[in-house]
Amino acid sequence: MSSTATYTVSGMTCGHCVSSVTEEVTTIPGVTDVQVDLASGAVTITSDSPVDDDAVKAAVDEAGYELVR
Ligand SMILES: [Cu+2]
Repeated sequence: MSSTATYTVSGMTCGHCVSSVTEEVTTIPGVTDVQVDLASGAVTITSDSPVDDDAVKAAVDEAGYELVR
């Protein structure tokens, strides 16, 4: 069963930021879909099983942004 989690990322300012975050988060094992809302910074992650918060934080850091929650 797939699960969905929403996080908030700060520092994204344009479409390039969105694609950077999307690209990094997509590399987390089990992730099947990533939706980023630039205006609010909301990142919604759909995955086969619940993703580890630390993995999300690491991916967002890798992209160069900050996970707020
Ligand atoms: Cu940007």
